[in-house]
Amino acid sequence: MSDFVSRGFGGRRRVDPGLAARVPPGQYVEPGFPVLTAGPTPRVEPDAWALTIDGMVAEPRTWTAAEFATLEFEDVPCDIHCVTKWSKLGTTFRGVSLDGLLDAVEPLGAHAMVHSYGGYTTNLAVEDLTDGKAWVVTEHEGEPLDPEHGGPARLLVPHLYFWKSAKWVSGLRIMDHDEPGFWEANGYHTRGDPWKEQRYWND
Ligand SMILES: Nc1nc2c(c(=O)[nH]1)N[C@H]1C(S)=C(S)[C@@H](COP(=O)(O)O)O[C@H]1N2
Ligand SMILES: [Mo]
Repeated sequence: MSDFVSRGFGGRRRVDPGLAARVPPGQYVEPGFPVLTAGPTPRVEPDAWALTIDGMVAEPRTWTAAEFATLEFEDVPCDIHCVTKWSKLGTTFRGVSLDGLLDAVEPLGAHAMVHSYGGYTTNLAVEDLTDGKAWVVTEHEGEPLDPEHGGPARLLVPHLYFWKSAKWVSGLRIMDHDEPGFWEANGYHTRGDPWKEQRYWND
């Protein structure tokens, strides 16, 4: 993939057509894994990490790190797309599907606010978190997630711009209405579909 270059100003590009079809409009391929955090990296002790899903649910729940570790993990090969225009293709995370976690609490509302250690928030429709589209991941390329990339655990929602994939995730609050999270309140789109270029609120 090292000579797969899509950045540039037109002209001749060595873009594998199969891979090019995976790059949403306005994005370029980034072989590395940039770190994008608004503010300092919160240090979350892996053993002290916990995930809570509450709000409008039949049964609010908290999974301690030890409880979470007993859940069913799966590999998640995916492409990720940052609104600042880099896309990383063919990368693999490992974690727990949101489907089982949400089943356990029974959401009664169609919206969620995701919360992170450190105060970051982002809003998602429950529909964008179900049917095998979202995970809480703890590994990347077979290694524990780096603290800079959200370790010990982050949300992963690869079909939406990467700002929706909250690092150091601490929980989800289910709601009956949509509310803007951190970037959404600062002008970003409420949903953020990279294939529709939903970057800013009016896109
Ligand atoms: N808690 C938290 N999660 C976050 C962010 C953040 O600032 N804080 N930045 C978001 C943005 S804009 C992007 S592009 C990705 C970057 O993830 P990375 O640093 O692992 O590349 O994390 C998202 N999740
Ligand atoms: Mo981003």
